Amino acid sequence: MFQRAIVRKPGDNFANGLTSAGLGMPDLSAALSQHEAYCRALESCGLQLIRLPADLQHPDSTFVEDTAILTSRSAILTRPGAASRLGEVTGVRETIDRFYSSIHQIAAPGTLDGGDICEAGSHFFIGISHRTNQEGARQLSQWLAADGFTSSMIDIRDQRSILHLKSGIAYLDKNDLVVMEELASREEFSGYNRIRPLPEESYACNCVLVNDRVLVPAGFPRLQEVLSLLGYKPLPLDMSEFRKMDGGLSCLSLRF
Ligand code: CIR
Repeated sequence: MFQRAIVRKPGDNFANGLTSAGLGMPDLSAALSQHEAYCRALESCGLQLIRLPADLQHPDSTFVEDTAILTSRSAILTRPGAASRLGEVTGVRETIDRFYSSIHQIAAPGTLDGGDICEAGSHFFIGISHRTNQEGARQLSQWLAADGFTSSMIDIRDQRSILHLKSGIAYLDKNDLVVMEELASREEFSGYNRIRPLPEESYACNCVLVNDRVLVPAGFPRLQEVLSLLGYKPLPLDMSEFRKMDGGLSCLSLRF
Protein backbone atom coordinates (compact mmCIF):
# COMPACT_ATOMS: atom_id res chain seq x y z
CA MET A 1 0.00 0.00 0.00
CA PHE A 2 1.21 3.49 -0.81
CA GLN A 3 0.92 6.08 1.92
CA ARG A 4 2.28 9.21 0.29
CA ALA A 5 2.97 10.85 -3.04
CA ILE A 6 5.15 13.74 -4.11
CA VAL A 7 3.62 15.98 -6.77
CA ARG A 8 4.72 19.26 -8.33
CA LYS A 9 2.36 21.82 -9.78
CA PRO A 10 2.94 22.75 -13.45
CA GLY A 11 4.57 26.16 -13.82
CA ASP A 12 3.44 29.04 -16.02
CA ASN A 13 6.04 27.94 -18.58
CA PHE A 14 4.79 24.35 -18.72
CA ALA A 15 4.31 24.70 -22.50
CA ASN A 16 8.06 25.31 -22.92
CA GLY A 17 8.85 21.73 -21.91
CA LEU A 18 10.08 19.00 -24.21
CA THR A 19 7.61 17.29 -26.48
CA SER A 20 7.38 15.29 -29.66
CA ALA A 21 3.66 14.55 -29.43
CA GLY A 22 2.59 16.97 -32.16
CA LEU A 23 -0.74 17.51 -30.42
CA GLY A 24 -0.48 21.29 -30.12
CA MET A 25 0.22 23.67 -27.27
CA PRO A 26 -1.11 22.69 -23.87
CA ASP A 27 -3.61 25.00 -22.19
CA LEU A 28 -2.15 26.02 -18.84
CA SER A 29 -5.40 26.57 -16.99
CA ALA A 30 -6.72 23.19 -18.19
CA ALA A 31 -3.42 21.58 -17.15
CA LEU A 32 -3.74 23.12 -13.68
CA SER A 33 -7.31 21.83 -13.31
CA GLN A 34 -6.30 18.37 -14.51
CA HIS A 35 -3.38 18.39 -12.09
CA GLU A 36 -5.65 19.35 -9.21
CA ALA A 37 -8.09 16.57 -10.14
CA TYR A 38 -5.15 14.15 -10.23
CA CYS A 39 -4.06 15.26 -6.75
CA ARG A 40 -7.57 14.82 -5.40
CA ALA A 41 -7.73 11.35 -6.96
CA LEU A 42 -4.53 10.35 -5.16
CA GLU A 43 -5.97 11.67 -1.91
CA SER A 44 -9.15 9.70 -2.50
CA CYS A 45 -6.94 6.59 -2.72
CA GLY A 46 -5.75 7.36 0.81
CA LEU A 47 -2.46 9.08 0.01
CA GLN A 48 -1.05 12.01 1.88
CA LEU A 49 0.33 14.45 -0.68
CA ILE A 50 3.59 16.34 -0.50
CA ARG A 51 2.88 19.22 -2.85
CA LEU A 52 5.95 20.95 -4.22
CA PRO A 53 5.63 24.44 -5.68
CA ALA A 54 6.04 25.10 -9.40
CA ASP A 55 9.70 25.22 -10.49
CA LEU A 56 10.03 27.79 -13.23
CA GLN A 57 13.65 26.84 -13.95
CA HIS A 58 12.42 23.50 -15.21
CA PRO A 59 9.30 23.52 -17.39
CA ASP A 60 9.05 19.69 -17.31
CA SER A 61 9.34 19.43 -13.53
CA THR A 62 5.67 18.56 -13.00
CA PHE A 63 6.73 15.12 -14.36
CA VAL A 64 8.29 14.44 -10.99
CA GLU A 65 8.40 10.66 -11.44
CA ASP A 66 11.47 10.99 -13.64
CA THR A 67 13.65 12.29 -10.79
CA ALA A 68 13.72 9.30 -8.43
CA ILE A 69 13.01 5.61 -7.94
CA LEU A 70 11.38 5.04 -4.58
CA THR A 71 11.29 1.43 -3.37
CA SER A 72 10.29 -0.03 -0.03
CA ARG A 73 13.98 -0.09 0.97
CA SER A 74 15.80 2.85 -0.65
CA ALA A 75 15.51 5.90 -2.82
CA ILE A 76 17.62 6.23 -5.94
CA LEU A 77 17.90 9.74 -7.30
CA THR A 78 18.12 9.69 -11.08
CA ARG A 79 20.18 11.57 -13.61
CA PRO A 80 17.62 12.52 -16.28
CA GLY A 81 18.62 11.92 -19.86
CA ALA A 82 17.49 15.33 -21.14
CA ALA A 83 19.97 18.12 -20.31
CA SER A 84 17.15 20.57 -19.54
CA ARG A 85 15.87 18.23 -16.82
CA LEU A 86 19.12 17.44 -14.98
CA GLY A 87 18.56 20.14 -12.36
CA GLU A 88 15.15 18.79 -11.37
CA VAL A 89 16.73 16.20 -9.09
CA THR A 90 18.04 18.84 -6.69
CA GLY A 91 14.48 20.02 -6.20
CA VAL A 92 13.23 16.69 -4.85
CA ARG A 93 16.31 15.62 -2.87
CA GLU A 94 15.37 17.53 0.28
CA THR A 95 11.89 16.04 0.35
CA ILE A 96 13.20 12.51 -0.18
CA ASP A 97 15.76 13.06 2.59
CA ARG A 98 12.88 13.51 5.03
CA PHE A 99 11.52 10.05 4.34
CA TYR A 100 14.47 7.83 3.37
CA SER A 101 17.61 6.98 5.30
CA SER A 102 19.10 5.01 2.40
CA ILE A 103 19.54 7.23 -0.68
CA HIS A 104 21.67 6.51 -3.75
CA GLN A 105 22.28 8.52 -6.88
CA ILE A 106 22.83 7.64 -10.54
CA ALA A 107 26.19 9.12 -11.55
CA ALA A 108 27.62 10.30 -14.89
CA PRO A 109 27.97 8.99 -17.52
CA GLY A 110 24.83 7.12 -16.51
CA THR A 111 21.46 8.63 -17.38
CA LEU A 112 18.12 7.36 -16.18
CA ASP A 113 14.53 8.66 -16.14
CA GLY A 114 12.06 7.28 -13.61
CA GLY A 115 9.54 6.78 -16.40
CA ASP A 116 11.71 3.94 -17.68
CA ILE A 117 11.46 1.97 -14.46
CA CYS A 118 8.54 -0.39 -13.94
CA GLU A 119 8.27 -2.11 -10.57
CA ALA A 120 6.56 -5.49 -10.78
CA GLY A 121 6.59 -6.91 -7.27
CA SER A 122 10.19 -7.68 -6.36
CA HIS A 123 11.33 -7.40 -10.00
CA PHE A 124 12.08 -4.18 -11.83
CA PHE A 125 11.97 -3.71 -15.60
CA ILE A 126 14.44 -1.05 -16.69
CA GLY A 127 13.81 0.48 -20.10
CA ILE A 128 16.81 1.37 -22.21
CA SER A 129 15.48 4.39 -24.07
CA HIS A 130 16.71 7.62 -25.58
CA ARG A 131 16.74 8.94 -21.98
CA THR A 132 18.03 5.95 -19.97
CA ASN A 133 21.36 4.51 -21.08
CA GLN A 134 22.99 1.16 -20.35
CA GLU A 135 25.25 2.66 -17.71
CA GLY A 136 22.36 4.27 -15.83
CA ALA A 137 20.49 0.97 -15.99
CA ARG A 138 23.55 -0.93 -14.75
CA GLN A 139 23.94 1.37 -11.75
CA LEU A 140 20.27 1.10 -10.86
CA SER A 141 20.29 -2.69 -11.15
CA GLN A 142 23.22 -2.80 -8.71
CA TRP A 143 21.46 -0.66 -6.14
CA LEU A 144 18.32 -2.77 -6.53
CA ALA A 145 20.26 -6.04 -6.21
CA ALA A 146 21.87 -4.80 -3.00
CA ASP A 147 18.34 -4.47 -1.61
CA GLY A 148 17.32 -7.95 -2.78
CA PHE A 149 15.39 -6.93 -5.91
CA THR A 150 15.92 -8.45 -9.35
CA SER A 151 15.85 -6.45 -12.56
CA SER A 152 16.03 -6.87 -16.31
CA MET A 153 16.57 -4.44 -19.16
CA ILE A 154 14.12 -3.88 -21.97
CA ASP A 155 15.46 -2.03 -24.98
CA ILE A 156 12.77 0.27 -26.35
CA ARG A 157 14.96 2.49 -28.49
CA ASP A 158 13.24 1.21 -31.64
CA GLN A 159 9.78 2.16 -30.32
CA ARG A 160 9.18 5.59 -31.76
CA SER A 161 5.69 6.01 -30.32
CA ILE A 162 6.82 5.93 -26.70
CA LEU A 163 9.20 8.10 -24.71
CA HIS A 164 9.65 5.80 -21.73
CA LEU A 165 9.09 2.13 -20.95
CA LYS A 166 6.11 3.02 -18.77
CA SER A 167 4.50 4.85 -21.67
CA GLY A 168 3.93 1.30 -22.95
CA ILE A 169 3.60 -0.96 -19.92
CA ALA A 170 2.09 -0.90 -16.43
CA TYR A 171 2.29 -3.61 -13.81
CA LEU A 172 -0.89 -3.91 -11.76
CA ASP A 173 -1.28 -6.82 -9.34
CA LYS A 174 -1.48 -10.62 -9.34
CA ASN A 175 0.94 -10.90 -12.26
CA ASP A 176 -1.22 -8.65 -14.50
CA LEU A 177 0.75 -6.49 -16.92
CA VAL A 178 -0.85 -3.94 -19.24
CA VAL A 179 1.34 -3.90 -22.31
CA MET A 180 1.17 -2.17 -25.67
CA GLU A 181 0.81 -4.38 -28.72
CA GLU A 182 4.32 -3.65 -30.02
CA LEU A 183 5.92 -4.89 -26.79
CA ALA A 184 3.48 -7.67 -25.92
CA SER A 185 5.45 -10.49 -27.51
CA ARG A 186 8.77 -9.64 -25.87
CA GLU A 187 10.16 -12.70 -24.17
CA GLU A 188 10.65 -10.80 -20.89
CA PHE A 189 6.88 -10.42 -20.49
CA SER A 190 5.92 -13.98 -21.38
CA GLY A 191 5.33 -15.07 -17.78
CA TYR A 192 2.74 -12.34 -17.11
CA ASN A 193 -1.01 -12.16 -17.72
CA ARG A 194 -0.75 -9.69 -20.53
CA ILE A 195 -3.56 -7.17 -20.92
CA ARG A 196 -3.19 -5.74 -24.42
CA PRO A 197 -5.14 -2.53 -25.08
CA LEU A 198 -6.42 -1.94 -28.60
CA PRO A 199 -3.87 0.00 -30.68
CA GLU A 200 -6.13 3.09 -30.54
CA GLU A 201 -6.07 2.85 -26.74
CA SER A 202 -2.32 2.44 -26.49
CA TYR A 203 -1.86 5.70 -24.54
CA ALA A 204 -3.84 4.08 -21.71
CA CYS A 205 -1.01 1.57 -21.15
CA ASN A 206 0.31 4.25 -18.83
CA CYS A 207 -2.08 3.53 -15.97
CA VAL A 208 -1.23 3.21 -12.28
CA LEU A 209 -2.43 0.97 -9.50
CA VAL A 210 -2.79 3.12 -6.39
CA ASN A 211 -4.00 1.01 -3.50
CA ASP A 212 -7.51 -0.16 -4.42
CA ARG A 213 -7.93 1.92 -7.60
CA VAL A 214 -6.32 1.97 -11.02
CA LEU A 215 -5.85 5.49 -12.31
CA VAL A 216 -6.47 5.41 -16.06
CA PRO A 217 -6.49 8.22 -18.60
CA ALA A 218 -10.06 9.19 -19.54
CA GLY A 219 -11.26 8.40 -23.04
CA PHE A 220 -10.20 4.76 -23.34
CA PRO A 221 -13.36 2.83 -22.47
CA ARG A 222 -12.33 -0.63 -23.66
CA LEU A 223 -9.37 -0.86 -21.30
CA GLN A 224 -11.57 0.33 -18.44
CA GLU A 225 -14.05 -2.45 -19.21
CA VAL A 226 -11.31 -5.07 -19.29
CA LEU A 227 -9.86 -3.84 -16.00
CA SER A 228 -13.30 -3.88 -14.37
CA LEU A 229 -13.89 -7.44 -15.55
CA LEU A 230 -10.61 -8.42 -13.93
CA GLY A 231 -11.80 -6.99 -10.62
CA TYR A 232 -9.94 -3.67 -10.69
CA LYS A 233 -11.62 -0.34 -10.00
CA PRO A 234 -10.59 2.12 -12.72
CA LEU A 235 -10.60 5.82 -11.90
CA PRO A 236 -10.50 7.81 -15.16
CA LEU A 237 -8.69 11.15 -15.23
CA ASP A 238 -8.41 13.67 -18.03
CA MET A 239 -4.77 13.82 -19.12
CA SER A 240 -5.17 15.72 -22.40
CA GLU A 241 -2.83 18.62 -21.54
CA PHE A 242 -0.08 16.37 -20.14
CA ARG A 243 -0.31 14.08 -23.14
CA LYS A 244 0.52 17.06 -25.34
CA MET A 245 3.84 17.20 -23.47
CA ASP A 246 4.52 13.44 -23.81
CA GLY A 247 3.42 12.85 -20.23
CA GLY A 248 0.98 10.45 -18.65
CA LEU A 249 -0.52 9.50 -15.32
CA SER A 250 2.46 7.81 -13.75
CA CYS A 251 4.89 10.67 -14.41
CA LEU A 252 2.91 13.15 -12.36
CA SER A 253 3.76 11.63 -8.97
CA LEU A 254 6.28 9.70 -6.94
CA ARG A 255 4.31 7.24 -4.87
CA PHE A 256 5.73 5.52 -1.81
C1 CIR B 1 9.88 15.04 -21.18
O1 CIR B 1 10.01 14.98 -22.40
O2 CIR B 1 10.80 14.73 -20.42
C2 CIR B 1 8.57 15.53 -20.62
N1 CIR B 1 7.99 16.48 -21.50
C3 CIR B 1 7.61 14.38 -20.41
C4 CIR B 1 8.08 13.41 -19.36
C5 CIR B 1 7.10 12.33 -19.11
N2 CIR B 1 7.53 11.49 -18.07
C6 CIR B 1 7.24 10.21 -17.96
O3 CIR B 1 6.64 9.62 -18.85
N3 CIR B 1 7.69 9.57 -16.90
